Amino acid sequence: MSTRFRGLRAVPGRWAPGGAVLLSGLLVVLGSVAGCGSSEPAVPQATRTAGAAVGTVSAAPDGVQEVTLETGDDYVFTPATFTVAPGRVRVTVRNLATRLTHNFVFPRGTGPAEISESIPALAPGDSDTIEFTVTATGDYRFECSFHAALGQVGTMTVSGP
Ligand SMILES: [Cu+2]
Repeated sequence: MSTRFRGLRAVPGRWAPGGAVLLSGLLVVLGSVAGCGSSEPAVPQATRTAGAAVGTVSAAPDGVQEVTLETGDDYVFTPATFTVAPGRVRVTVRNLATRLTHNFVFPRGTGPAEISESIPALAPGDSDTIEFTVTATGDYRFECSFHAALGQVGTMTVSGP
């Protein structure tokens, strides 16, 4: 068992003595964690090719800056970095996975300003869009909070005139 599952072990009642009980308890625990299968790659690795226009920041007809990110059965956002200007931003995240549930959040206290808009959960095959306004320039970390420890993080840079 690799150490990346260490955090899952704090489930009450699953760790009774005895190898067989231990093993079945572990399988139950792993199976019950949203989005976590049992054969994830140890190292974040994209398992898909980004679709057309993915990752390109463009101005929508209403003037809002738009960008689409993709994720899948891995721990990667494609792209993991993008740059916008101060103003209104619309981010769409597509989850192309068949197994993994992801989310998209700007963690509190990590950027030049708070961005409270988030996508709390994105089931396999779903996509969702959030819109927010940025004024402070700088780097804003974003992540899938389920898999941030496995490297599913990225940076939105706000670069001003
Ligand atoms: Cu994730």
